[in-house]
Amino acid sequence: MRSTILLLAAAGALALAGVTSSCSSGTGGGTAGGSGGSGGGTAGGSGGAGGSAGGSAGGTAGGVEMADADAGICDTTFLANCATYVDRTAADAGRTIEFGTDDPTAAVPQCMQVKKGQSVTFHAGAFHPVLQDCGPKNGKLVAPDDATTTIQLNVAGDYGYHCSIHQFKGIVKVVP
Ligand SMILES: [Cu+2]
Repeated sequence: MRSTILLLAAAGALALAGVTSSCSSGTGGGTAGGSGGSGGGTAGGSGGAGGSAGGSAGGTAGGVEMADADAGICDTTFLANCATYVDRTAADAGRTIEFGTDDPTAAVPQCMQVKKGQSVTFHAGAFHPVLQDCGPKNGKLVAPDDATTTIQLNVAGDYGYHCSIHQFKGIVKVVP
């Protein structure tokens, strides 16, 4: 009988403690929530920095002219972009490629044949930077966008290139 009373008293004390702790935890919860907010803000700032690093890395990867000094021989898949070539080997022939200027989605002409030692001029429109995909290592075919760049091609072979933003492709076939 005595022990029952003690238990009831203990239960009452627990109930009181429960009310008290509910008030405390309400206050505590508010404070913790505030701190959490600050922490989240800081973490978000760090995440932003990480994003910048990722962006830079991506930009660098996209801007790589060629991983190797020799871009490698164009494979049949790439060469399939050109069934025939516009012959510009004559001394007085024009060798300008309108890159995204005449047609915003293509190189015109897309497939040009020139002779070793001749120069090709890329008239690249805004947001149409030219990057080489494959072909001989000399006379590296890289031209910035929104500019006119002339490149002399001194090694025979197929120079495959593309717009690094829109991915449209073209080939300059340099014959001996
Ligand atoms: Cu483009």
